[in-house]
Formats: sequence, structure tokens, C-alpha cells
Amino acid sequence: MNAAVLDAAGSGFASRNRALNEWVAEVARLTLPDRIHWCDGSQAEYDALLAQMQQEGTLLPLDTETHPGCWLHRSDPHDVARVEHLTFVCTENQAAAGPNNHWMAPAEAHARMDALFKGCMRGRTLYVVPYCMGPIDSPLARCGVEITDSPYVVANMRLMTRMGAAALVRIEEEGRKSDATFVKGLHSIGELDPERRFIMHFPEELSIKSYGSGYGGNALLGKKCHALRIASWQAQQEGWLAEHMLIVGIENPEGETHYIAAAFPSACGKTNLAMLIPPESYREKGWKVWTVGDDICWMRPGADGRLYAINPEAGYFGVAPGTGANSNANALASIQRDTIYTNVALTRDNQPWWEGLDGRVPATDWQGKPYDPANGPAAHPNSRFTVSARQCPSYSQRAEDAQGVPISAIVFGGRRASLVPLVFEARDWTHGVLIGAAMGSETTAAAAGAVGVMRRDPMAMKPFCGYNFADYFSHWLSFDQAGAKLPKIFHVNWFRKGDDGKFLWPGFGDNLRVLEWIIGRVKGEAGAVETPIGHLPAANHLDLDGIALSDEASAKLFGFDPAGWQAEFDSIGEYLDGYGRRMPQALKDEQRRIAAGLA
Ligand code: SAT
Ligand code: MN
Repeated sequence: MNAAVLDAAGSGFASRNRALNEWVAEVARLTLPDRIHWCDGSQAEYDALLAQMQQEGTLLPLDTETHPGCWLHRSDPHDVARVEHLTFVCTENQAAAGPNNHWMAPAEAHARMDALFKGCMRGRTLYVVPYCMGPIDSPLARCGVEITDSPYVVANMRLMTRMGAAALVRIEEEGRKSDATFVKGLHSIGELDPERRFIMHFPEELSIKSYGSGYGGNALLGKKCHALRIASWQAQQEGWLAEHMLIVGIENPEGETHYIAAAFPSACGKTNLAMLIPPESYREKGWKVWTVGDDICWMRPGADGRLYAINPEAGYFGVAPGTGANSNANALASIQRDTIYTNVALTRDNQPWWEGLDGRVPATDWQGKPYDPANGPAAHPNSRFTVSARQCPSYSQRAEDAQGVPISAIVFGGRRASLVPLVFEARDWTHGVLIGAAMGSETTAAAAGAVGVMRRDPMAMKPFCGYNFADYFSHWLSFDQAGAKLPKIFHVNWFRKGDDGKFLWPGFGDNLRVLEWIIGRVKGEAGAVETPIGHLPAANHLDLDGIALSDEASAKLFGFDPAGWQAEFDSIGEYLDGYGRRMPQALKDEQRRIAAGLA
């Protein structure tokens, strides 16, 4: 054992931040671990954790020839996705959490959680995981500490965040200036009992308590819990934005790079768009794509009035199924080594496998049983890979830029089988905020519950906004100030289907054709047609060379159906009214203006 380990009684290693030391001691008194381990984030520590999990049987080594440094973790079969119905925002005043969140009074939530945490780490190690969300030297970055009893969580946090000694130094330095600047996240896998599982957020205290799940967004507290739910609250108070967005750099043949931030719900292709490989004709002309982030974006206005963005994460926790040579060759290349797989299937020769991966066939399903198609897919539909962002061939060096990248365009999008065209542009910022607020999407396997049900998912933040959506929309509107040079806002829909139920747009690499039009609009070069719902391209405004669209596809992807949109705007109006008087008038006025234009 190294020097950073001390017994639960307390002596030995501690940090130079008193609030942190006191919190660790207090948690240890409640949870009664056998050991405490302060994580330094080193390779040796990571290797030791992996070896320990291998010994315990919770991590299985994959073929070391084809997949060096790769591991499979099988989670409990009842613990495979985020649990939105067990996720709460606990503010003193219920209205602050809003109708978009489940709410519990902080005192009650603490009492419930502390009862669960009582003695839960007996026989276990308590890991103290200091982490930094964002480049360690970035003024936009924020730190947190997760306490967990799961070595799987520690290993994933090392891939997903800047975890360990450097983060602790930043926390100590910030602690000298003011108290409790870091987010406190307490996590235990508990008994993995769905009946004893809660994810609680206390934005006013900058703290999180999560019990009973070891899975992704429930357990890696730096991700959705901190970087979205708590950070969105902090951002509202401090004048920035914490968003469920990828960040991608598009370099044109002239060598000019535009950064685009795009919000899509979980499992709707953020990772694929962030790592897009241009169609061959674009590659020949010199187009390049640079990945800054695939899931979360923190943005704030810079001195020049533009919005600057960082990716607070350092890794990807991507959906495996559907990741293939055609859909996302960059992701596939990234995960050939030093990757943790969760709930994928295995081939006979111990390679990871999922639906959408060509070539080999599965032998063992995600639960470790011999594969039988009668039992459903071989890989769980929400199976994942965790990998360091640096392993991505399209990784952008600007992801390390402390000042962030300037954002040229913001894109909203969901899964909409009908009505919504391929792309349209907002007239101005207020209209763009309405487009984001009105976003709808069909649900996916990323969260427990029914799949394919259309729901409103404003700005893809329905499961992640740590406060009242009405206040969140007001906050978005507030960026439209004198001197601001805001990005243009767009809406896209890659998922429009034809009468035969098949997708009308090829998607993936061909989405660059849409991004090119978006950049063209930003530069004032590309054409568009004005409609009540915004500016739409006609088919000839996009470069469609090399793809064959049927007449039905062209009509639906570039068309606009007034009667359908009238009904949509009635439904949007009802949705906004659901937030009562808190909903900003400017947004309601915008909805009415467009509805009137459609009538
Ligand atoms: O499980 S996660 O929340 O980390 C992934 C997602 O749903 O976006
Ligand atoms: Mn996500």
C-alpha cells in the first residue's frame, strides 16, 4: 500500500484543504470503510485497481493481441442505465427545481440518504477521487471530489476526468482563497438494489449523494451530476452555460476552422457527429473535422463578445451498439486499446462485440450467457465504452486550450420521425432559444423506461438541468446583450423517416453537408428560404453531390408542412404554459408570433 492510504481512524495522509479533510472524516464516520485511499491518478494506481478488479472477477481481460489494455465489466442486469425517476434536485424552495425535476426537501433527502449510507462501506475501501472538469489551468474549469466505494468508478473517473494529484493541488489552492469551492459527491454502490437507489443533488450546497447504482451517469459523479446538474445551477449564478452538447471543429479547404456546439439527447449520435469523417469528395477538397468534446460543453462570453467553450471531460463514455467502420471509424479506432467496455458481448476469441460491428459474431451476450437471439440483442442497447479522449484520431489540441474555443453556431436536434425537416435556422437569438426550448425527441435506451416515446427535451437537458426550466430559458435569453457576438442557432433532424419507416437521410459523414450549409449561413454566404418556422435551405442550397435522394426524401427533408407545424406550435404553447408565470414572456411572445404566422 502506498503512502496515500490511511485507516478509517484518521491519521496519515490528508489534503491541505481543511473542508475536504473534514468531509472525508465525516463520511468515513458514517460509512465505516475498512480503508481510505486518496487517489493520485497515477498509472500505477490505475494498474493496481484493474488488477484488483480482475482478481475479484468484476473486470475481465479481453484479447490482449487485438485489444491490449481493454477490459469488460458486466454490471448488475438491473443497473444498466440512468434512472431519471430516482434522480432528484433538492433545493430549499421546490419552485427553484421546477416541474422539470423530481424534488425533495434537502433535510428529508439528507436523512434518507444518510440512512442508506450508514455503515455501507464496511469491508470496503473508501476512495477519495479529486478531479477537475476542464483543462487543469482553465478559468472555466471547476473541481470536485467524489468519494466512492467502487473501484470501477475510480477507474472510469480516471479516463473521464483530469483526476488525481493535479486536481487536488488546484482544490487546495482554491481552498486557500475561499471555502468549499469544490463539488462534494458521495457515492456508494450499496447493494445495487433498485429499491434502495437514489441520485440526489443539492445545488445550494454544491453537493451530490448517489446510492445503489454503479452505472455511468448514476455513479461517475463528475459527468451528469456535476458537469450538468450542479454546473448548470452554478452557471446561472455566474453568467455562463453548462450544456449537454458536443463540440466539433470543422476545418474548410481554406484552413479556417469553425467550432460548432450541438445538443442532442443521450444516444442520438453526439459522439458520431463529434468524430465525423467527411465524405470522400469533401476529404479530397481538404475538409477536416476536429473533436473537442462529445457530450458536455461549458461556455461563457469572452472579452470580444463571442461565446468560448471548453469540454469539461477528458474521455468518452460512448454507446457501443451502432459504432462501426461506416458510422464512426474514429471511435472504433479509439477503442482498440486501453478501453473499459461495459455490458458488451464477446466473440469466441474474447473480443468485444455489439450490434453494428461487422465481421465477427457474438458467442457470449452482455450477461455472460451463451448468445441466443431469442434473448434479445447480444450487447445491451446501452452498453458503453470508456476511453481517454486523446486516443481519438480526430482529437483536437484545442480541447486543452484553457480559454476554450469560439463557437460559431449552436445546433439543437432530436429524433423526429415526422414533421421536422433536415435543418433550419433561427431568425435571431430569442427564436433560437425557443427552438431549443421546444425540442422534442423519441426516448432511447440511455435511460431506464420506454424507448421510442416522443417527449419534450428542451436543449437535450430534460434529465440534466439542475433548476427550473423557466429560469433556465430566462438565463439563455439574458446572453442577448449589447456587444454580444452570439452564435447563430440551428435545428437539425437526422432521423426523419419515409412512409416505409426507413430513414430518409444517410446521416453520419454526410451530415457534414448540413454543417457546411450552417457555416455558410454563419458567413453570410449560403442561401435559404424564409418560412414561419425559420430559414430552410432548398435542396439546391446544399452540396448533395454523390448522394441520391428520392423525391419523397427531398420533399420531406427540405419541405415545410404548415398544418403539421400549426399543431406542433399549439403543443409547444401548452408546454411553455405548463411552467406558469415563471416562463419568460419573451419566449411566449415568440411562440405566439410564429403560431400566428402559421395560422
Ligand atoms: O449514463 S450517462 O448519463 O453517463 C450517458 C448518457 O445517458 O448520456
Ligand atoms: Mn449525454
